Amino acid sequence: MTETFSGAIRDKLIAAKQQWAEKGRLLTGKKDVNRENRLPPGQREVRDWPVLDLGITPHVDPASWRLSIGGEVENPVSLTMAQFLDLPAFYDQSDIHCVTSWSRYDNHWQGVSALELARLVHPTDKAKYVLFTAHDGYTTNVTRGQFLDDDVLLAHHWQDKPLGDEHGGPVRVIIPKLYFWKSAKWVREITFSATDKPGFWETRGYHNNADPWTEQRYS
Ligand SMILES: Nc1nc2c(c(=O)[nH]1)N[C@H]1C(S)=C(S)[C@@H](COP(=O)(O)O)O[C@H]1N2
Ligand SMILES: [Mo]
Repeated sequence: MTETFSGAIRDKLIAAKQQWAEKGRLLTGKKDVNRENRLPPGQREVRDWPVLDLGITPHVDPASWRLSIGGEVENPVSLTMAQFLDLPAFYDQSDIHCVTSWSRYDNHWQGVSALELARLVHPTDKAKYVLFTAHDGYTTNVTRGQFLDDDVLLAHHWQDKPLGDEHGGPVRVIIPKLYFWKSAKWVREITFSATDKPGFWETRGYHNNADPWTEQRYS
């Protein structure tokens, strides 16, 4: 399975990067206008990558890993790693903004885009919210629109290296436009729903919407 994991990824990496470069070239001008200052208010840049968790680091074996996507969808799935890696590869570069005030620029992510997963499961018209459930019991919630954005992915590689256990490997969510607590590590389930279900931090005083540019830190 480790063999399958790295083999499938290698085959797709170049094509995915090329696609990303094309997109970047088209978006560069627009991006610079909107984010002249790329550091959101109250943040400071770090060069390392801090680890934040609930005090446990699950080890999730790619061979037994499954990704369930269900709830308000026409075609619920439970994907094996091989099936997940068979989906078109997605490559993106984005900045991390953590509510504890660190930001980390230029993270290169590789994985499968949220839009690709939506094409697979077909969320119904009732699906207005999304809940992520992880192997450590963590949950976090976003709106359908926040998840189905063109920079959102389920990532398995960072800077061309497999995501380590400490950062949520083998697969974690990446939602660049929101504070990083919305990006669930060790994700195992994605549930589309007609109603919003506040997650672990959202029920403990964190803001439901989590926009770093308007400092939606706490509620
Ligand atoms: N499953 C899970 N996902 C999680 C967390 C967690 O404790 N468990 N912490 C969140 C928080 S508060 C942050 S800031 C980021 C930290 O990710 P990192 O450790 O890779 O920097 O993961 C988010 N996703
Ligand atoms: Mo965080």
